[in-house]
Amino acid sequence: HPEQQYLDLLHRTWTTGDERRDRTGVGTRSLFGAQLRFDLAGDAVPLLTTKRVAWKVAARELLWFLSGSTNIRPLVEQNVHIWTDWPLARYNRDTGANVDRATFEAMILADDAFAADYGDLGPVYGKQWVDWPVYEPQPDGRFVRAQTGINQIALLVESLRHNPGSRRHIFTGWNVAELDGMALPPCHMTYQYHVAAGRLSGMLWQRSCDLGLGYAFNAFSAALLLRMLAQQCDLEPGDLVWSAGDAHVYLNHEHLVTEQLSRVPTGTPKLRLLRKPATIFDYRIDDFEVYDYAPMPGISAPVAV
Ligand code: UFP
Repeated sequence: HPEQQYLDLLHRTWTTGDERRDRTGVGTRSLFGAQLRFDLAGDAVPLLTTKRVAWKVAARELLWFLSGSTNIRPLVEQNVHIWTDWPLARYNRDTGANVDRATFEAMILADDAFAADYGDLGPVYGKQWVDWPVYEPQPDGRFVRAQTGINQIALLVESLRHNPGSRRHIFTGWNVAELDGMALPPCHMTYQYHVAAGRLSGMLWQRSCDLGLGYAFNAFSAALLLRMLAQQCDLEPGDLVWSAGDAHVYLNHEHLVTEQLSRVPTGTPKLRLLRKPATIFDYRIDDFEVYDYAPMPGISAPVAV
């Protein structure tokens, strides 16, 4: 079963990974350099069956990246809470308040000005993917930020369509000059694509991966994006190659590892695109259908912030 690759990596990381202190203070066991490969032919998708994964949350997040938004408000409107912790922490720190997540999200929804001020995450994924800043030289020698930046995703679709043999089908969120302003520097940072025999393959390089929580989302999201790109470029889906720099398991996820490794993958989940929108930017959540998905129960575990 293709999922066995992930379970083996989880096992190997937990049993042989180097135990180290990490930024969050929780501690991890970590391996450096990991790679998994999934054939996406026949609607196959790397969605874990050994625990239920809220794939629609990942899909909504992906659409939010493609919209170029870096504000949590459109996510909160859709009941997606995965980005709220960072602006919430900043709000409580900057104002001395001590509100909980639900209260903060209600404030984000109720007040446009508040959302604009406190809901922004800085120039994270969406900004870099579709509006990477460019600077234009002025007559006096200064550089001024241009009104619109580079849309890496639009350029990628163009290059896949018109120059499929290229070895430069790449986009990245890792804008070195802007890392300081981001709530979180990109984890799934660089994507590369490859066209051969009418099939589109893709590779994700993730610098840092929380195998217990982040992986399930990151792998599904990369597969979904590959499917959308393939559809837009009239290509068949090929392989998704997922790779990580620092692949780790948090020390407080032992129950998750034990439980998940006791389970056996069941069935082969599939992903179908129900409509072909005019462009890569026009997909909606209702365009995606996961079928043949009968996972085992979810396993909750604390997120290290
Ligand atoms: N993380 C993921 N995937 C993501 C994401 C975060 O696994 O898409 F945004 C995890 C990796 C790491 C933490 O455990 O979040 C980020 O911390 P750091 O920036 O120190 O690597």
